[in-house]
Amino acid sequence: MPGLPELRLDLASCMAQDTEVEKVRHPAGIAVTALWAALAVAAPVVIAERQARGSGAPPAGRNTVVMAQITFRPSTLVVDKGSHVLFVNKDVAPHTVTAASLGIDSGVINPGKGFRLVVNQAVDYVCTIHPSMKAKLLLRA
Ligand SMILES: [Cu+2]
Repeated sequence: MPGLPELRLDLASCMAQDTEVEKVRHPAGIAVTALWAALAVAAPVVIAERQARGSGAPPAGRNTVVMAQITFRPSTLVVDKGSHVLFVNKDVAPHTVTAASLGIDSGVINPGKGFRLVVNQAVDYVCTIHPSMKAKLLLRA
C-alpha cells in the first residue's frame, strides 16, 4: 500500500517503544536487557529494508486500529501506558479519531492515510464524520 511514508517513519519509533516495554516485562536479567538493546538498534534497520523493498504495508502490529467499513477495529484496544497506537484508514471514506474532552483530534484521515497517538490514559473516541463510529483505548493494568 504505497502512500504512507509518514506512517512508516512513525513505525520505527513504535518498535523502539515496544522494546522498552519488553524490558520491563523481564526484570533484572542483564542478558535479556542486552538482547533487547541490540534489537532496539536492529529494528530501524529492518524497517529501512522493508521500505527499500517497497513493501509499504505496516506489519500487523499489536497497537494498530484499522478503520474499515465505517468501523474502528478493534473497538477496544488494550495497550501499555505510553504506547504508540497507529490508526490506519483502509476505508473508502475519510474518518477522524477524536476525543474532544481530552483534546485529541486527528483531523480528517483520508483513505490510505494514518494517524499516530501516544496513549497515556484511557481514551473513548469517535469519528466526527460518522458519529456511530465509537471505540476506546484502555491501559493495561
Ligand atoms: Cu468516519
